[in-house]
Amino acid sequence: MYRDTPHAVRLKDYQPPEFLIDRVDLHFELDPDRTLVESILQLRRNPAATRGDGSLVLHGEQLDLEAIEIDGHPLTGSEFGVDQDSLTLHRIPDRFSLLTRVRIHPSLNTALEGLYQSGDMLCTQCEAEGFRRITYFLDRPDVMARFTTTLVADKARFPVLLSNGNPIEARDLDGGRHLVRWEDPFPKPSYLFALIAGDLSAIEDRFTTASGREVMLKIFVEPQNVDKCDHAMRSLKKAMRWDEERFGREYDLDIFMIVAVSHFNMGAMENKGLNVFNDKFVLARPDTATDVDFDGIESVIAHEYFHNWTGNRITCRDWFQLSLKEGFTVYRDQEFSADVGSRGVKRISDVRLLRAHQFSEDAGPMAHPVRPDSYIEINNFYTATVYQKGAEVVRMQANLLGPEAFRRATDLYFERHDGQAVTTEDFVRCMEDASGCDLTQFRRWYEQAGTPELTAEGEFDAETGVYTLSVRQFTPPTPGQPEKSPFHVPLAIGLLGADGEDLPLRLEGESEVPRAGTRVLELRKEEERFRFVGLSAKPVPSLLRAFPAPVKLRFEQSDEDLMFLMAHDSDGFNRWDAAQTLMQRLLLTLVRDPDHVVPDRFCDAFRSALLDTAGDQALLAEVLTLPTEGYLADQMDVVDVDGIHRAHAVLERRIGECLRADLLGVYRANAGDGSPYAFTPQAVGRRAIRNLALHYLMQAPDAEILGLCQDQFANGDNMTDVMAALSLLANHGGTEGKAALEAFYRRWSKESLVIDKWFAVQASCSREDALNQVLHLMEHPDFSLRNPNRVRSLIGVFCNANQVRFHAPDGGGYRFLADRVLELDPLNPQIASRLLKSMIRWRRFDRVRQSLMCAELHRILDTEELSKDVYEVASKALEAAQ
Ligand code: B3K
Ligand code: ZN
Repeated sequence: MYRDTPHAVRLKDYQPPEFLIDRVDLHFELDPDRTLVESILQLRRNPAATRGDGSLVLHGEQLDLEAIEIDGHPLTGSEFGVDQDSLTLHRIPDRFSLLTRVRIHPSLNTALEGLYQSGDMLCTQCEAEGFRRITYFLDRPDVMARFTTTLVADKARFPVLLSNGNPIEARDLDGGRHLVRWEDPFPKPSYLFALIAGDLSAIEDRFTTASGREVMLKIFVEPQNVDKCDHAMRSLKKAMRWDEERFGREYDLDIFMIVAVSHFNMGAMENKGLNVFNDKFVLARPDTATDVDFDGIESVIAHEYFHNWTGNRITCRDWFQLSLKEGFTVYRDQEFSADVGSRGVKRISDVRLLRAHQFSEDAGPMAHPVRPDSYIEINNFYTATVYQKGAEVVRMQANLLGPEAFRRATDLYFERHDGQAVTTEDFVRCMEDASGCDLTQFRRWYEQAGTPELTAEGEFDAETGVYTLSVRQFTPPTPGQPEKSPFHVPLAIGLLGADGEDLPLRLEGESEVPRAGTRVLELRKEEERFRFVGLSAKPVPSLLRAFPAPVKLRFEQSDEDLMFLMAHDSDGFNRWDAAQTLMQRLLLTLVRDPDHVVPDRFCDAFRSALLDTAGDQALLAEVLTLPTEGYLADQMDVVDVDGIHRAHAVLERRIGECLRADLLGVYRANAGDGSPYAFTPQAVGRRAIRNLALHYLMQAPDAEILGLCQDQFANGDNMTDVMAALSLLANHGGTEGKAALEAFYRRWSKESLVIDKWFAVQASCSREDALNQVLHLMEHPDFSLRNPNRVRSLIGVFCNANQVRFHAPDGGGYRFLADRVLELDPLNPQIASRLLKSMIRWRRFDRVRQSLMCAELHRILDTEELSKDVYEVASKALEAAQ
């Protein structure tokens, strides 16, 4: 909690550390109320540093210092100083050993950073700056040290004691206690430190690496969850094999452990050899977890595992480089999911996410580059820009280099920088050195914030057979960056002939006729012109195939052309995108003109797509899903909350009514064949299209449809189907909705992850009394502000996924959010500031809503002792418009 105005940390102020730490010996006497931490650090002056004033400042917060010695001599009061966040040592030798003994209080740690208690276990979260709440240290990623960790605890209460690396000693002590010692042979920054103590059960497996090393794999969970770990273990083994095959990366310790924890601020954490997970991304059984959950587990397990090379062996020099590990690792997990599942569907869902979260972040008051240049609280920068846009920036480089050169470049990166803390610049240089490509201009993707807007125009000259495509790029101003220079943009395009086939794309001046298909054009200037020759008729262009760059495209295309692309484009992504553009157009017309009649040709196009059984069902479900209300809001200059909600409802209802018979047919044709649940792309696709059909049917249900939905709810043998039906029944309301919610609660009251779904389904319910229902649920005995998953399920879902009720014109939603932020901030600032982000784009709404949101933001900012996290978000939200 701050007292003075918090100051910003800036990339340009980076200085190498004055001291390095070679070895760390930690000794913990674990107790939830009072844990003793003794640390011995071997420090030496950094030859690469500029010499300071001879003193050394170590980070440390909320530590009760009990003893301090240098080279075995206790220090006197004048030899050191301690304040709220640091320990300063005066007059120190160039090389010395520092012993500190501190007390910490895990059971009082509600921020879930550092060492804390979750249920009956003790666990840690150190990224980004949590290690300083465990002991005094140079808690910055460019200080990499070898750790040995000794854990002592009561054996009955904490039979399992884990830390990073390999176990090297275990023995019983007197008084019912025991000791376990771990040694991590790889130097690592303190943010990758972890320890776990608890009464846990484990499932075990083994993995033989490509070079024949045996690795023990263990997943630790609370005993009642041991039947929900198989999918996680399968995912881990798949990820380990994939990383060997695709990137040549092998695992490097004798043991790899995952621990599932129920109180966790984010998804998971890649601590060396000991990944700690939000249990939501580990635990799954077909009857407790949906396809989306199974998918999330597979990709998060992979993501954290992949960090072992991209993040751990090679780490970040400073936190401005966060995307070095996060962007690259997201790219790797996206490629993994594409390879083990359906590539087309994966690309669509990734772009959907990017457009929904990253584009809106880039257009708001907290827009920042992939490599930010300043922050007040680094935890606020684990953003869609650093992660998802960062992954797109790596993807563009991979595509510009091509697969072989990209593999050479990543091999070079792993070889050149193993064991180092480096920068995004080091990464790009490897891309250049291995390929000969010049990425000078490309680097702007790391430096400039904002989403580039491409405006394209096409012209066909029937006489010469030339199609001219002109493209202009413009990037709107963002905070601190009023003017932008043009980006280097790869633009993949195709041209379709009248038969729907791809045409060969020959540029003027080229003698060879290239093969028909996609061609990548490279934009570098503000305006570029491409002339395609040898065409016999006006082609239909398919631009931005597979979404080659994180840009917005403006291109006037008729509804007919979009329907043509939707039916014929050889690029699956663009078939989907054409359908989305059509639906978006229709929805925005309905927003402006509530009397507009949905044209029959829309229903016909929807029907022919629905009945085309040739393709992938999951892809079809994506094609036929309307853009969300939130996404539509992003397309408007002034968001019309109620108009969007009404238009969405009208169109969904119309689809349900005019395609009733077809939807019923699809629903019946995709019933399971009685075989047990399988998480395969085919089975997932079948459930997706079936539940989408039910969704449209339930918009105006008669007794037959309602009966189908109730039957699916009561008899579904997997959580995907049960949840789909429950959500529809809850939105339908009445006695049916109420009964379903009650039955669901009774059935699952002991499974906290399932109860999270029960809270979320009610929070997202668009019925008019939603806010009252949410307030009422806050009083439920199962609700707790101390469990982030619960907070996200109820408060987060209401504020982010229930646009029409959160933005109710009386301001009730805004008051509710501000109250919760102020209540949560002293407990858990990271969660409080994440929630607050749902209100920062207040300038996009009408005057009434603007002033209501603005008032709540001021109320927050006027509160004393805000955390840096919330202060930064609230103050940036209120800063003058760019
Ligand atoms: N590296 C962690 C995120 C840590 C967030 C700290 N506030 C998980 C991940 O991206 O893999
Ligand atoms: Zn990550």
